[in-house]
Amino acid sequence: MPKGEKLLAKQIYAWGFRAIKSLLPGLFAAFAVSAAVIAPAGNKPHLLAEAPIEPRVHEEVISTKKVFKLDEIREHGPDSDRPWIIKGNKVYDITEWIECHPGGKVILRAAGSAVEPYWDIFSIHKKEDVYRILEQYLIGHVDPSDLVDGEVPKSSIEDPFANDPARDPSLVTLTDRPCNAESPLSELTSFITKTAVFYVRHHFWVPSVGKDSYKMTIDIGDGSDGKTYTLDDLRSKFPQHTITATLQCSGNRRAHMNEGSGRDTSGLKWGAGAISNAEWRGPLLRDVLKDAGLDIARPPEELQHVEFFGEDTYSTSVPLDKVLDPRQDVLLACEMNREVISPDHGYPVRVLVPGSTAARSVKWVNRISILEEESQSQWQQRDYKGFGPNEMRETVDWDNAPCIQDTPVQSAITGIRSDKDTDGLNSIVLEGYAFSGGGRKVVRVDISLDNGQTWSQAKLMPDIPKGHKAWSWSLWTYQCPRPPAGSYVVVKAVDEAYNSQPDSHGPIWNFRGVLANAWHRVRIDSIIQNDNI
Ligand code: HEM
Ligand SMILES: Nc1nc2c(c(=O)[nH]1)N[C@H]1C(S)=C(S)[C@@H](COP(=O)(O)O)O[C@H]1N2
Ligand SMILES: [Mo]
Repeated sequence: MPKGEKLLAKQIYAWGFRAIKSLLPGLFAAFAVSAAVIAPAGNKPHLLAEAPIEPRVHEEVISTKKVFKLDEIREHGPDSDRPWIIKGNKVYDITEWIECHPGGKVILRAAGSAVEPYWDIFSIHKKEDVYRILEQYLIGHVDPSDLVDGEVPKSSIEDPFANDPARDPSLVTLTDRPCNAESPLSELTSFITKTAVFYVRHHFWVPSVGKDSYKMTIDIGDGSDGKTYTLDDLRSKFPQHTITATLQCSGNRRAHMNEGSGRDTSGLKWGAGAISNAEWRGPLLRDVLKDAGLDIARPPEELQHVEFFGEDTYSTSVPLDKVLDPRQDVLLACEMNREVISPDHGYPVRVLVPGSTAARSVKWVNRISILEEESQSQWQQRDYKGFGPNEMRETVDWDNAPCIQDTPVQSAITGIRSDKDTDGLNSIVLEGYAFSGGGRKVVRVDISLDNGQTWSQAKLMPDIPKGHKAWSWSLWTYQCPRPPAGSYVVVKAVDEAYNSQPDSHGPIWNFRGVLANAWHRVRIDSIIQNDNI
């Protein structure tokens, strides 16, 4: 089988595998079939934010007068060449959008029928820019004689979020289903973030995985079925390692990029709270791979990547070298902050790839494959890639853009408190974090009280993180006389490679809004509160 086809077959297998295992048989039965459909390559992706609102050219306006029977629409289901969906009484051909869909191929569940029941569940869609995208694919209307009260009769759909856990009310929720929630900034002034307020970033629901039924399969790319491990195996058969590591979403500070550049991006508008730091414990992944039969001293040359599959259908990969180096501390984490991992953070096992963007630390991981090529998933090939400020979704060369692994240096202000200095004069204390990817230590944090004209250095807090490299953020504080109301305080950090942050977001704007790491500027108001950041 040619390499490409083999990869595709593996991908299809993986999707089907998870579909069968799922606890949502109704939803997934349809999805297992849809998994076999891979959108044809070479389709022109469409713009997200820049999509026109009104129908465009004359011929297309005419074509939207077409009327379709529900039976015909049903034939454009998950396994057809041209999947269609219905919204209201309108019919859309979504073929060209599938490849671009930020939620991946799960979209095919709605093919051949109405999208509304899914959007009631995946509330992230109920906004203008999503409606605008859909309008681009309008091809006609449902035959009125097939409608009941002007609508398609809806079949009931189980709620895949029914299993989501209750969450700490202080989390700053951006979307509820799937849950995307920032840590409150006031909590990010502790070196270890409490589990309950550790930021949550889900693409889907929280899968329910029992600790007794949990199984992890490792397939080392030799065509065998792979070796399977229970949770107990992972905990008792291998030495357990502890690291402290920061996870940061690629979208952290996207809202600052939007505001700073005056240009919108697609994706959740995270502030500075899509980052947290915790202690993680579990076996080194390399030890488990060795046990599964991989020659870790001399791995076959063609094997270059390790792909992780989550129970929720999410998957992504990292380079094999990263995993095999014992000093890179890549873990199968079974504990977070000295307790079993919480459901939101990957119970019972998550991969922890320290120093890489958090998207690679796959939660609820149940299958690991060693591959010749990167993961072909949405989250490897589409999301989590950076582009130039002139490049647009519809024209970029997705395949040649590298996906984000290590992340650049970052810092943010998380608190501004009023204080008294030693002479009893009015002063303020600034607090914040600084972090760099790849285990590069933060060596300096620079503060300006006059929007970048003059600078001095913050005090780095003396924490002792565990692990071979600087996987944890450095917290810092800075005390100074209170600047006049209306002035801007600014932070930027420098890492051990002497990388620093850009001064503004305009030149690093990218349409996905990833890696927003320009200087963080905060206006001092007359009333100083933590929540004015
Ligand atoms: C043609 C119809 C659809 C369109 C135009 C569409 C469009 C989008 C867009 C623009 C986003 C990104 C939102 C953002 O990050 O701000 C998104 C995310 C998502 N969509 Fe859809 N969608 C469609 C159908 C569906 C269906 C039917 C499902 C589920 C069965 C689905 C599941 C998801 C999921 C899980 C995400 C979340 C990804 C994330 O958190 O990053 N979508 N969709
Ligand atoms: N299985 C699975 N793993 C996942 C995700 C997901 O949606 N599903 N999200 C990824 C992303 S984009 C981020 S930022 C981190 C968030 O981890 P947290 O929720 O523990 O903070 O998990 C990563 N791993
Ligand atoms: Mo993320």
